[in-house]
Amino acid sequence: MKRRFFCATATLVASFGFATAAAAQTKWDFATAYGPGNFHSKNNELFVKDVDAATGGKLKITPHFGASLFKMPEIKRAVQTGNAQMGEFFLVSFQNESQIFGVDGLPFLVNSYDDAFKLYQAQKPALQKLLDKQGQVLLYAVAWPPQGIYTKKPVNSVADLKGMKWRVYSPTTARIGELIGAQPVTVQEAELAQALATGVVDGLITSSATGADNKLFENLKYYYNVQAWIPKNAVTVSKKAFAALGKAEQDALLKAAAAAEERGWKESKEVDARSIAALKQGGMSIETGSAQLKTDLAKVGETVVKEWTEKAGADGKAILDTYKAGK
Ligand code: PCA
Repeated sequence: MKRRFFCATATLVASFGFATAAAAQTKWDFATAYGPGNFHSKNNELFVKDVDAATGGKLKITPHFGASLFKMPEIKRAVQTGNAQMGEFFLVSFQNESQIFGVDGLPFLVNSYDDAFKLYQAQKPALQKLLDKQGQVLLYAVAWPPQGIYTKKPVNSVADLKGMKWRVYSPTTARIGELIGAQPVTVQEAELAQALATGVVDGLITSSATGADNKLFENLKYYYNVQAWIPKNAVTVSKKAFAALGKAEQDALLKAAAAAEERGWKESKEVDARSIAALKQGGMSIETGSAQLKTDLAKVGETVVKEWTEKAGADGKAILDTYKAGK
């Protein structure tokens, strides 16, 4: 009897001690979709380390790279429902939910990182509002390098893209696929190399970074660096998880987020140059694109922007007006 009492007390003390330690430390899961070598992933990793250091280990965030926790299209919802406290997702993929998500996927609206950043500033208030309604706080958004066209065969005009099995990642890239007479096939970045190797797709528009990350030169031979748009990944936190933090941890998180945003945009530019060199090294032909191709693409772009503007209504117009006024 005496012995049993002793055991129960020991268990009680042990579990009490454990509960205290658990209360002192908050643990979050951070769902991401890109491999550990990707520059967004590395930036996220530095963010996590910054938060750890600034909170003295009180807020422990575990990043899950390469769509290992949730697939990219599921990540936003996972944060929304609290299945992951944090997540990173590709904004333009969610354009069907709201046109606001798709403004940085519009062709030839911006032609530099500076302009892309200005467009982000114009988009941000609406984006924050939208995410807030979806139970999330926007922490940071980082641009991918400009988007160019990868093909197997040389392309001199849009007519040469006809019939291509065209990998798409957003409503806009699917619409472009239709307009150029290609067959749009949705493939997530995590499955891109496989889709190319098995012939599910044989052309796409994406960044130099994604080309280099996935060694696209193993299946494709040409990269047309037409810089069609500069889309972004967003990193968000569940509003509930954020509200449950103490003020010091909230401040540390926001400070690390601001640093990650600045570092990410800077790194994106450098990654573009490095990735183009890696593509060349892999045997890919890097092209600027013929005048005809550019004219054809500009026409496709005009249609897409017009359709977006009609769908996006007053909110969309306000973003474009703010952006243009700030240029
Ligand atoms: N790479 C990602 C998103 C944009 C980019 O450059 C992809 O192709 O899915």
